[in-house]
Amino acid sequence: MELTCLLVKPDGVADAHIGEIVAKVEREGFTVRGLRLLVLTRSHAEAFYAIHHGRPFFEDLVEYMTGGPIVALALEREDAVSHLRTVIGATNPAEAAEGTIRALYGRDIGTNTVHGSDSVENGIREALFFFSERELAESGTVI
Ligand code: IDP
Ligand code: MG
Repeated sequence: MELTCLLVKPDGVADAHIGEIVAKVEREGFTVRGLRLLVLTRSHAEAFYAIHHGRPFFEDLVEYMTGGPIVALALEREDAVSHLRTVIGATNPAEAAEGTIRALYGRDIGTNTVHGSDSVENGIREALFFFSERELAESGTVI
């Protein structure tokens, strides 16, 4: 079993897609081990996206991610990280495969509805960004 982190970004919450997105990942065989609605502070958003610090879109990304509530999920499945990336689709919704979350709901390359961890290591790191080890253990997660 593998852990990954899915975020429903502010546009996904504002456009009322939380339920559709959770239903889709459950249909894809993911088990929800953590689920929380929250508003990211600027410093949390900067820390979460630290790898993109210095990129031209960094400031817009932080503004966008702090602009309204998000939903954070810790998801467990075999091959969770790569399977979630397939379900999410390409970063740019215009290039995302048909039926993927970003193709269905994304507005543009910046406002693309969801985040999914990009490596096994980051899946654990990002799940622990939003949920404590105790919460994950109590929900049945094996880290
Ligand atoms: P990913 O979310 O598909 O892993 P990353 O390259 O890790 O894509 O970028 C993180 C986020 O930064 C994207 O989901 C998107 O919201 C934003 N982003 C990435 N590239 C661009 C860009 O070229 N213009 C505007 N925003 C971007
Ligand atoms: Mg990424």
